[in-house]
Amino acid sequence: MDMVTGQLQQQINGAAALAKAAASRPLELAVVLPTLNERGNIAPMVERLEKALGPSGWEAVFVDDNSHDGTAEEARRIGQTDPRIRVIQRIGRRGLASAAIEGMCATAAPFVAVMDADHQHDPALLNDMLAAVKSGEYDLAYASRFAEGGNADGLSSKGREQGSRLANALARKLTGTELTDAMSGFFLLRTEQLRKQADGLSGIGFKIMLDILATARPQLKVKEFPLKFAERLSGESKLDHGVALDFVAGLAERYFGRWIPTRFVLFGFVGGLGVFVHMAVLAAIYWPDSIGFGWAQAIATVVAMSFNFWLNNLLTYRDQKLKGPDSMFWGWLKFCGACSIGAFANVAVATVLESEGLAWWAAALIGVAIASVWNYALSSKFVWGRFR
Ligand SMILES: Nc1nc2c(ncn2[C@@H]2O[C@H](COP(=O)(O)OP(=O)(O)O)[C@@H](O)[C@H]2O)c(=O)[nH]1
Ligand SMILES: [Mg+2]
Repeated sequence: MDMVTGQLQQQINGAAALAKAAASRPLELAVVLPTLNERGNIAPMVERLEKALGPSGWEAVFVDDNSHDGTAEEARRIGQTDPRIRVIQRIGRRGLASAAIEGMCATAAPFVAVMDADHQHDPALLNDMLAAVKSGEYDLAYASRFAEGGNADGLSSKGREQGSRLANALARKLTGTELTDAMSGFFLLRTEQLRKQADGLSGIGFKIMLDILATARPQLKVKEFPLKFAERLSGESKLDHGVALDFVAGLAERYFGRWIPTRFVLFGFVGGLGVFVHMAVLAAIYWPDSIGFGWAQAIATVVAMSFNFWLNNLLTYRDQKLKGPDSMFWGWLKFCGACSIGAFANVAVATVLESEGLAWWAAALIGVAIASVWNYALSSKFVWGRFR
């Protein structure tokens, strides 16, 4: 046998041994780990899971939103010799909540946990969490940064901590359950319970655990475990602000989402602010003697569009934010392009309606409404969405 086949044989034997070990205990727990650019964290995480959960009886499902750093490849590389490691690579989609739901629905294990892949959550807690739910005494176990004995030192800013506290207070009202850390992303429950509810979960913005707790009927019995929230091991945070905003957006999505998408509401809100910016700029630069109205209007338009692009990137599309000078520039250009077509349609439609005898203000409002739907549809696909 030459050396290459020898090595291959060895690898196959290794994999077979692992598969045998994995089959020795039936699959009990799936750990779902949503990932976005976490390549460096995958292998160490698998090691820690193995250390916490032993050689068999569990699997890890990495749900990767097509990270450009090769996170999915890295997980697949490990999965080739370790059948406990699975990967779902999602194309053209983003979002922590929906990634968690899909991962949880993709396992045959009777118990399922969700945790971050960046090592801020300690996998050593999984055994106790599993025992609590398995005993039947509790329906859901979760790890809290603010429980007695836990700490939130790994939280990256004071603002976030305050945001979390505000969210907790709101969540208490929503779920009727006393939670010290409603925004926790580390929890465990029966997979069957999750499947029963999956249809009614919103999958947007809302922290997924909270959504599960708020929509479960009857209410779930919750067991809290103190978590020492660590610093992330490598890579950077994707959700560095707006915990409270996420929460409010999630609420809006839950209660009004079926009639009007929350993103469209945010987009409209930003557009409204843009009108103010436009008028302010116009008032500041338009002096009849120095600069013509046409020029002043053009400058105000570009400033307002740029402002809208910036704020939408920060607010409306914060979960798929464009970063870096290159993608910011192209995003801005495409946004301006989309808005220009929208503005043209706006003026054309309003002019026709007005000449047909509609009141000027009604014609203008209809023009604006058409333009904003157009701008929203186009930019959500081409500036931030799947065709960016
Ligand atoms: N699949 C997927 N995972 C995400 C997304 N956003 C964040 N994550 C993952 O969710 C976990 C928590 O995100 P992180 O950025 O650390 O949030 P933070 O701990 O609140 O700062 C990490 O494992 C991320 O890789 C997303 O849009 N899709
Ligand atoms: Mg993190």
